[in-house]
Amino acid sequence: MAHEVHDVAVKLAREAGELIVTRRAGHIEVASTKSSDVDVVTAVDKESEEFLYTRLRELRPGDGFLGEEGQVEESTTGVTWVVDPIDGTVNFLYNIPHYAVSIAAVTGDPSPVSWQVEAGAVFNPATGELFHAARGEGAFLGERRLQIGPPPPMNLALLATGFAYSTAMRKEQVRILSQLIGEVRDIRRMGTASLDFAAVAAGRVDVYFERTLSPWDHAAGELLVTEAGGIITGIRDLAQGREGIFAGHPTLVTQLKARISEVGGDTLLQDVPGWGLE
Ligand code: LIP
Repeated sequence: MAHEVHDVAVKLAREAGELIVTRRAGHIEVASTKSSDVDVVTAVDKESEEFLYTRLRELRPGDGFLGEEGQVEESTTGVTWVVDPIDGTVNFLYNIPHYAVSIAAVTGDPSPVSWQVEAGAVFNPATGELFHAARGEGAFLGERRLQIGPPPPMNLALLATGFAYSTAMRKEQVRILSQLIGEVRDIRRMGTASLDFAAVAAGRVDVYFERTLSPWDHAAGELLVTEAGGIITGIRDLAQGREGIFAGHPTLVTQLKARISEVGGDTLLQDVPGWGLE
């Protein structure tokens, strides 16, 4: 089954990617905002999600759907598609060529604490790079198989991260980062979670950590990392999810998780005033 849904994920990631890069050639503006003034949605986000929802109804009738822009459908087949129609929306809005369509097929309850990711595709239509994986069949960039290599020492590790849309949470994240930045090679904040996971799988960064992500930000990326030999975990003894997610070689993830805990970077979100809202 993993191979079948993998082929659908790859096909539709490409189709939606072509749609959004075509729209990007024109004028793009903010259609609305969500959790804060900087959490933006464009008309293309909505168009891409509607396109993917329609195509999945055609190709996979009865499957569920969980989309960033609000399209939700319960599964009658046991498979649910977890979709970010444009991940890296701010990059897309500013025409920074680092955004992606992220599509994952999961079985079980479509929640990060319980789902099993069967297949995932992350496509950056601005560069043409397609990252994809089927469970148990490896992770790929195009036709090239990806395999995470031996970890560098933490002080030579390139750390990818990102920031929430809430001012309060950003300040908290920067406070933690200010204590880590002297202990790693450097950091990269590239603005697209699914491509950050892909970067881990492809060895373009050594380790990735972010908080407040939504399920569609990491569903496909999780599988890219684990199928490339890495691990995915959450903060404390929690599963990966909104509270936090780590991705990378087991040694580096373990070291980073311990260090972030030491500097107080795993405070539960409920204890960070204003974490989710302006
Ligand atoms: C984005 C993530 C990114 C994160 C941003 C935002 P969106 O998703 O991909 O890693 O730092 O705050 O959540 O909103 O562009 O789909």
